[in-house]
Amino acid sequence: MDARYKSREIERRSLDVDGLKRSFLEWLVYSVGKDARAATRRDWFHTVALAVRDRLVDRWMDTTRTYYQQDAKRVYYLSLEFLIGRLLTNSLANLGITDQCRQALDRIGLNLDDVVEAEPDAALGNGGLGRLAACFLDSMASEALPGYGYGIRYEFGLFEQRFEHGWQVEYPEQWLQFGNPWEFPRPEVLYPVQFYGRVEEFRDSVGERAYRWVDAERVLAMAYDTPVVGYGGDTINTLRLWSARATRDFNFGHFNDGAYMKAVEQKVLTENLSRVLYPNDATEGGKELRLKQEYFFTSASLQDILRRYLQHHSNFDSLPDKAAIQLNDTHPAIGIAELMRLLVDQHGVLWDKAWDITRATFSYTNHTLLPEALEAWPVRMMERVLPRHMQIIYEINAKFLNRSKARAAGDNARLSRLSLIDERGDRRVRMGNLAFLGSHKVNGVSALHTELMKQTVFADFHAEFPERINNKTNGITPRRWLHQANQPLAALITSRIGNGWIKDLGQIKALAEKADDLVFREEFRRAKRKNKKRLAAYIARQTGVDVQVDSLFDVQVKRMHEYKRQLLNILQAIALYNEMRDNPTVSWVPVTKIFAGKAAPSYHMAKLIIKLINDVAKVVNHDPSVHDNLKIVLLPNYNVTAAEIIMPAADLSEQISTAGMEASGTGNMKLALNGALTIGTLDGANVEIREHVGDDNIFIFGLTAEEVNDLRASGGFNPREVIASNPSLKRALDMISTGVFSPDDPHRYHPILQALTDGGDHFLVTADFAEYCEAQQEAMDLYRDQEEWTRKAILNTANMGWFSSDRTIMEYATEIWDVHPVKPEHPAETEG
Ligand code: GL7
Repeated sequence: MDARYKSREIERRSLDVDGLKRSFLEWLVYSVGKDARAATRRDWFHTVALAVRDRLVDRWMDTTRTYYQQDAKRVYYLSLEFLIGRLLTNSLANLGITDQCRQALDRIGLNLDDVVEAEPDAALGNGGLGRLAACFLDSMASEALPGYGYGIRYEFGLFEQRFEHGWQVEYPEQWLQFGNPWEFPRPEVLYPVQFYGRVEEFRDSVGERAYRWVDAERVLAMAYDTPVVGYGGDTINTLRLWSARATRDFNFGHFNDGAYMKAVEQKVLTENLSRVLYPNDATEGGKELRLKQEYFFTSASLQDILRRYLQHHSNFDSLPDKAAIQLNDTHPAIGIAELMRLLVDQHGVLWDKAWDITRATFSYTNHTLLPEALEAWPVRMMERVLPRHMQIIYEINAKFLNRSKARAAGDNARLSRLSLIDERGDRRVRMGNLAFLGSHKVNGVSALHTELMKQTVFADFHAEFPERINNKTNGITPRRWLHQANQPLAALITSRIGNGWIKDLGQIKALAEKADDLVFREEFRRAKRKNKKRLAAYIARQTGVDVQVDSLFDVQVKRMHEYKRQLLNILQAIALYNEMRDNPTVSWVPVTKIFAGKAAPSYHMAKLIIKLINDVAKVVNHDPSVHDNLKIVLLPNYNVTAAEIIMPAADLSEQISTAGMEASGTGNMKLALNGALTIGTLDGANVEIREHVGDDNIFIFGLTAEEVNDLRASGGFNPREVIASNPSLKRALDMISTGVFSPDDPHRYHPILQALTDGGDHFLVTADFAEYCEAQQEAMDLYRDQEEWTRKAILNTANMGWFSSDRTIMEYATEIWDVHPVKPEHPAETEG
C-alpha cells in the first residue's frame, strides 16, 4: 500500500491530539476543499465532524457485523420523528475524545465551542415524542442493545420560529442546506413503495383465493444511515432514515410522450413525500400526504427488516425471535397490515400463521390520550391510497369481532367500540385499535397515563386482553442532558462520586448525603450560577432583555398547548406584577419568568397565547416601578440546542398541565436532574418524580386527574364564579380585557377571555389559579433561604437516577422485546 495511504489509515483511528490535528488539517484541504486561511466556521465544523466520523466507522462496522454473525435478535424502533439535535458534542463525549479534540483545535488556533456552534440542530421531530426516540437511540447503543431507528429523512425539519411584533412567524428550517457530514447515503438500499391502484383477486397454485395489488404508483425509498454512538464508543448502532426518490421507469413513460416538463414535475411531486415534517405535536387529521408519509417509511422499514431476516432464515417462523418492532405511537401502525400483506401476498404465508407472527413481532406505545390525537383515517381515503391494506384491515376486524367476548355477551355497543372501523359519521379506521390488536404488548409512558389508558381509550380492549397493557415510564439520557449540557455540574458530581453515573445514573443517589455539606452546597450553587450566566447572555442575545443572574429562574419550556397551561403561568405573572406595584417597599424575591416553545402553525389559540406573553413581557420589562424584580422573556425557536442551555440554568421547573392530560413529560425530568425544583400538578411523570425526590422537595398543587374528571363530568363548574371570588385573578383578566397589554388592539385577547368564561374553561386554568399562586409564593419564600433551596435542589439531582432512559430501555428490552446486550467484536483492535 502507498505509504501515504497507510499513514492516513492509521491516522483515521488515532485518538491523540497530534493525530486529530493532522487529520483536521488534511480533511479541511482534501475533503472540504478549503485553505486554512479561507475556511469559515462551518468549514471547520464539517472538517471536525468528518474526522470524528472516521474514528467511529470501524467500530460501527464491527457492531453491525457482530449482530449479523450472531444472528442476534434486533429491535426496530419505528418513529415518524427523531428529534436528535446536534451530534458533534455528543459524538466526542461518547467517544471520550472531547479534551483531545479541544486541544487539537487549540493548536490550530480554533475554539471547539465555536466549531460546535456551526452545526445545525437536526429537528426531525416536534417535541417530547420525537426527543424520546432520540434518547432511546442513545440508551440502546449505550446498553449494547442491537437497536435500529427507522424514520424519515425530512428535507425540512420543524420550522424555525421567529417573533414579529410579538407574533409567531414560521420559516423553513433548511438543516441540510450545507450538507450533513454525519449521514451515509445508501443509493443501493432502495425499496419500492406503492400507492393507489386496485386489488385483483386470483386463484393461487393450489386453487386458493389470493390477491394482488396492481396498477399502483410506485415511489422508491432510499436509505441514509447515521451512526449512533453509545457511551464509551463500543457499540455504534444505526439510525436509518428514508428519502423518497421517483422511479426511473415512471419518468420514461412521459419522455416517450415527449412530455419532458411533465415528467420532471411528476418527479418533484413524488419526492415531496419526504420533504417536510408535519408541524403539529398532536396529529394531522385527514391529510393524505401524512398517511402516505406514514406508509412510506413503514413499508420501506419492514422490507428492510425482512431482507435482513431472510439472510439467515428460509421461512418466517422465527421472525418474532429475531425481530421486535416497536411502534412509536400509531404513526407506523399501518405496519401491522403491511406485514400481513408482505407475509400473505408476497411470501405465501397462511393468514393465521401470519397473524400470529405479526402480533408476536409488534408492540405499541401510546403517547397521548388527547382525543384529537387518536389517528383515524377515513375509510374512503384508505381505500383509495392503500386498497389492499383496507381489505386486510377488514379481514383482521371481522376475525377479531367474531371471536370477541363482547359478541359472546351480545354487547353490541362494546362491539362497535372494539371495531377497527368507527362507523359513526364518515367511516374511519381507528389506528389505535389496529395497533392494539396487532401487538403483543401495549404500553403507556407513565404510571398515571397507563392507568388512564386502561380506564379510558383502551378500556374495552383492556377487558378483552387484560395482560397486554403495561407501563414504561419515560426517561432521558444522562449523557446529553447532564454530562454534555451541564459541564459545571457534571464535573462537580464526578469530583465527588467518580464518573460511573454517566453510564449508571442510579449512582447519582450517592449525592444525597452531600445535601447537608455546606461546601458542596456552595459548589453546587456556583455551578448553577455559571449556567444561569450563560443563559442570561443567551437571553440578552436572543431578546435584548437583561435579566438578573441572581433572580429566581422560573422556566416553562415545551410546545405551546392549552393543556400545558402557559396561560396559567402568565396570569400568575400578571398577578405578581400587580402585587409588586402595589407594595413597592416590600423586598421582593426577584423573579425571571422564562418561556420557550413553538405553536403548531394552525393552532390559533396557542399563537394568541404567545402574543399575550410577548405583550405582557413588553409592559412588565419596561415598567420602572417593579425595579427589575420581575422580568418575563419568551425565547424564540425553542429546540434541542436551546434546551441544552436552558435546562442546566433553571431554578424552578413549571409542569403545570391540567391533571390527566400530559401523558408523561420529559422536560420535567431534564430540569429536575439538573437541580431545578418542580412546581407542578399531579400529572404524567410528575407523580413519580414526587415519589422519587420526596414530597418536601417539590411544589405540588391543583386538582388531581380524578378531580378534573369529576368536575368536568358534574357539569357544575362555573369559571365566572371562581373569577368573581378571586380579586387578583379578576384584576389580571380585567387588565387583559381592557387592553392594558394591547393598547393598539384592546380586543385582541377576547378569544382567550371567552374560553376562560363562556367557553367553560376546559383546561381549568381558573380552577387551579389560587393554589398555583400559593405554590408560587412558597417557592419564592424558599428561594430567600439559599441554603435550604440548594439542599432541596441537590436532593432533586440525587434522586432522579431512576429517570435515566437506560432504565426505561432495559425495561422495554426485558419485558417487551426480549432482546439482550451484544458486545461487538473489534478484530482490528484485538489484532493489535
Ligand atoms: C407526547 C406526550 O404529550 C408527552 O407527555 C410525552 O412525554 C411524550 C413522550 O412519551 O409524548 N405525546 C405526543 O403526542 N407528543 C408528546 O410529546 C407530541
